[in-house]
Amino acid sequence: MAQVEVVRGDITSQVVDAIVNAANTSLLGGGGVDGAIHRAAGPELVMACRQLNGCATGDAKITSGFRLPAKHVIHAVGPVWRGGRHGESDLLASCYKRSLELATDHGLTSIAFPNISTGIYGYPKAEAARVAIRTVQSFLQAQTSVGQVIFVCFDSDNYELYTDLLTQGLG
Ligand code: AR6
Repeated sequence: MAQVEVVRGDITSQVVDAIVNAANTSLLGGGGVDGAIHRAAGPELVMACRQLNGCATGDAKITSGFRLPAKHVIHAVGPVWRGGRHGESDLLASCYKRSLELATDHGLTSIAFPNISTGIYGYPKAEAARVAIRTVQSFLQAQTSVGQVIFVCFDSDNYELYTDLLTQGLG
């Protein structure tokens, strides 16, 4: 079984095969973690993203990491929270699953996730953490090259939620 870890910090400094971006459907950059990743990766990243023709909510696409220490960026598009009855949890789960599928397709061994949708997109943090952990743990039951998953929490709320849930062994 792969290792699942929680760290508090900035995802742009993670030395892994891929960091996941909480992007929007244009894939052309934005605020939050998306802005931080584009600043750290350099202008080559938006040039590569322009070739991808956007990305649907719940899906993900991969580029190189350019000037980042991470080799690749997987751009996942989380749902905007609209009260919870608009398929938000399935779409959020799909972001984590599609990112892990892409990592597996590319033979990657380590991947770091931010807390997708829990910033500008307003997804309640506790519910998002459960979806993220459950989806990752279920994916890791299958055959995959991925041996290390890191949840990178930027804020203390998310860090505490993930630490508690993983200590209890569940999402
Ligand atoms: N490293 C790790 N996590 C971070 C960082 C960082 N450097 N900066 C922020 N976070 P958000 P969303 C955390 O708003 O809710 C963009 O404009 C943050 O604390 O970045 O999915 C996109 O272009 C929060 O827990 O993404 C989209 O338009 C988490 O990252 C929109 O925001 C996600 O917050 C996506 O919104």
